[in-house]
Amino acid sequence: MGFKPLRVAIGVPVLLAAWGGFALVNAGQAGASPMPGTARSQGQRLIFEAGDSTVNNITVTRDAGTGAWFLTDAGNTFSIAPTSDGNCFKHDSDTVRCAGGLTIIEVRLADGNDSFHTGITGATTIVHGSDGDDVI
Ligand SMILES: [Ca+2]
Repeated sequence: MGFKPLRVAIGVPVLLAAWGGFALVNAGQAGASPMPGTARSQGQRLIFEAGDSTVNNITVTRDAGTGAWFLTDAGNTFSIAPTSDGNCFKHDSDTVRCAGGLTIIEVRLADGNDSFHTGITGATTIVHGSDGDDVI
């Protein structure tokens, strides 16, 4: 009769231990190596997703002559996602270049104290700061 409540009491510390372990894993990730971001184009939309543990410093510019768009994450690396449709490609180690015709630029900054700068017009810009003290 009294055995069943005892089983419940044992179960609670086990759950707390599991939660504590999860918190330790997250604390470890805060000091982890920066992860590369990913960029992909979907039609007239560019989506850039920052990697975890990376302080991003992103600038979006446009070449007035060709109409091409450039998104630079100064000093950070990124890759083009396999799902990208080919409108955007890697210009150099920290810059993605997209052909003209973009109407939406979406940037997900993830964790870290990130910054985002742009002076361009002609596309809707959506920036998700997420965790950190971001300057947008
Ligand atoms: Ca952030």
